[in-house]
Amino acid sequence: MRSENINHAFLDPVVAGEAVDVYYHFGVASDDPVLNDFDVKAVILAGSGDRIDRFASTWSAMNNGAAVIGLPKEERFTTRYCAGVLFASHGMGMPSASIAVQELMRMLYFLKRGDLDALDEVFWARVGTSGGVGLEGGTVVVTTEGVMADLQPYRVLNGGMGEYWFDSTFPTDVVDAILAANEGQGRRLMPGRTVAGNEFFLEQFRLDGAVCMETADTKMAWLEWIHDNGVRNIEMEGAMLAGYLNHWGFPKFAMICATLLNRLHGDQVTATPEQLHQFSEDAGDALFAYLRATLLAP
Ligand code: R2B
Ligand code: URA
Repeated sequence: MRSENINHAFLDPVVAGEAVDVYYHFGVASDDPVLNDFDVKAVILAGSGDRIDRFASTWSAMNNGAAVIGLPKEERFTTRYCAGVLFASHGMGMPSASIAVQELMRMLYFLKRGDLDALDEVFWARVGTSGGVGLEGGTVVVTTEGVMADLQPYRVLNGGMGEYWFDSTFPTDVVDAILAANEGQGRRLMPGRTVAGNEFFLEQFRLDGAVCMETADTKMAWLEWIHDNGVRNIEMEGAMLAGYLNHWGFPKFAMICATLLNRLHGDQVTATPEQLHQFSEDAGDALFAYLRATLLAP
């Protein structure tokens, strides 16, 4: 962990019991007894609450029916804890997902009582959907680097109205381990850079938004440019996720996204519900293959 990048002024009094931290969007606070049962070895994120529910059930089945504990508030995010894994939804886009990630980082710091070595052990992953760039629907991309639509890392405005640039790379050894855990299992996985657009339509250069800034030519020029620069898919959260986790120095995290369509061939998601279900299952299965190899290994 990079201790100097952790907000000790706010977080340490919580660990010391001198203050209570309210994880408002999760509807729980650091003094809530429900957290006593959370021995978190991995945090798994996905956009939708339904997916979180299914992931928690799958993990429970893989752990001899271990209990699934939910947090009562589900208005913003859905959360489940089961057998060492905290599953949480994050909504769509970096503004929503950054709230989930920041509150979960705070919660984790409290749960690990500020022990930086214990925090180092925690694995994080986002499992999601994406638009493929030169890849047909159903490919699973394991992200090597998250970038924004201009191929630069994640950044936010800060105090002096300058920009703070985050390191939004993903740890290579984890990418390799996920690919290895999935070898020979019939799923199409590949590593690649991933664009996180701030918008599903505009910052993904679609022509089918209500508001459209592109022509067929500018759209294709952007898609070809990002493809030539190693981008294999486009989603909406990865650059922020990597940026914040690297900021604290978490060494183990990943993003695994199914592609729903090939953006070189169109903008609309026209796959059937059955196909979409299969795509999403494949990304989930790719994660569980890795969790099985790491958390359940004898
Ligand atoms: C992928 O899919 C969602 C948009 O449909 C968004 O959350 C993302 O990253
Ligand atoms: N999610 C995205 O953000 N973009 C796509 O094209 C598909 C899913």
